[in-house]
Amino acid sequence: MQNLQSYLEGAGAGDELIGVFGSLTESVRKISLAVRTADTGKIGTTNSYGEEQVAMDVFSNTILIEELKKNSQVGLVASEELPDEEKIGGGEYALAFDPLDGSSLVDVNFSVGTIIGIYKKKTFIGVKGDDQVAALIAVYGPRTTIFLTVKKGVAQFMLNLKGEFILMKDKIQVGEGSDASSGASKYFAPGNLRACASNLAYLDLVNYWIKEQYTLRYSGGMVPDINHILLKGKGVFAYPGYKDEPNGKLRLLFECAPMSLIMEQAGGAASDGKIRILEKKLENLEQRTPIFIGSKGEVQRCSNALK
Ligand code: AHM
Ligand code: MG
Repeated sequence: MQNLQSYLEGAGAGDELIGVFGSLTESVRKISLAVRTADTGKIGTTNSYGEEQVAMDVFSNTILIEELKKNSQVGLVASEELPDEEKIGGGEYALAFDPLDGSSLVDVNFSVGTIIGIYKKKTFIGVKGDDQVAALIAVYGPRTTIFLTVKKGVAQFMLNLKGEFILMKDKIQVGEGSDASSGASKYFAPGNLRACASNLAYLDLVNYWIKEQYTLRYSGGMVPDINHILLKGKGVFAYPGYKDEPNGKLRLLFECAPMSLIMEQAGGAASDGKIRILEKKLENLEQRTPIFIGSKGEVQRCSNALK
């Protein structure tokens, strides 16, 4: 069985980037343990977006930053749980992350995840998702798994009982489904259904999926929902804007850009309804964006429907 190190060497990642992945997988091991065992309570603080933080949001953030501080290749970090980007060393790598996406789902024992975009930049302001050199997402479910890309396709690894990441699936592909004419072969994950109250085009799109007998696969966690699309090889996740929040909820830097790099590297697509997510320039760290991500044809259907 192939391990992470030999996969990365085979994919042509240099020693420095392999070292960065080493710090990230060490963090994932520790976060995975924390998710299984730590307190799930709220701690009475809010992040810079006014959202209540749970102990594990803060704990996961601290784990990542402490691990990355030990790595001389890393210079800059930005996190959904920090008010600003922070210089933590002299290295050329810059990492942006959502340490524990879906943290409000831990107490009910749903799957959650970590999302990380890897750049070589001195600041995140002005970057585009296309500037990422690599990305990683971790899924904490019954198993702990990661997807990663060094822009040579996408591979999935599983954390085994010895603490090693073992290759489960290489060359992950997201296509249109084996039977494009049959709704039954298709999956949909319609985020933010509340938007249907003001965004009637979204209501129409959701009705289309229902009438065409798509299969609903929505957990309330972006990471497991997109994990489903990556592993089943088809489907779509949507999180549109609505009247009060035209850009929806999800952040470009911390959530949408790394997810979109992984999805495109798997042959799928990701759009805000007008342009590729990866082409969007970051004006500020908290920037949000609508997102439609998954099979190319389904993402195009969303763009057409929500014009
Ligand atoms: P978080 O970063 O505060 O955890 O929020 C992100 C999560 C995504 O995982 C998920 O797709 C979305 O929020 C669901 O939001 P909601 O249920 O509020 O529509
Ligand atoms: Mg999040």
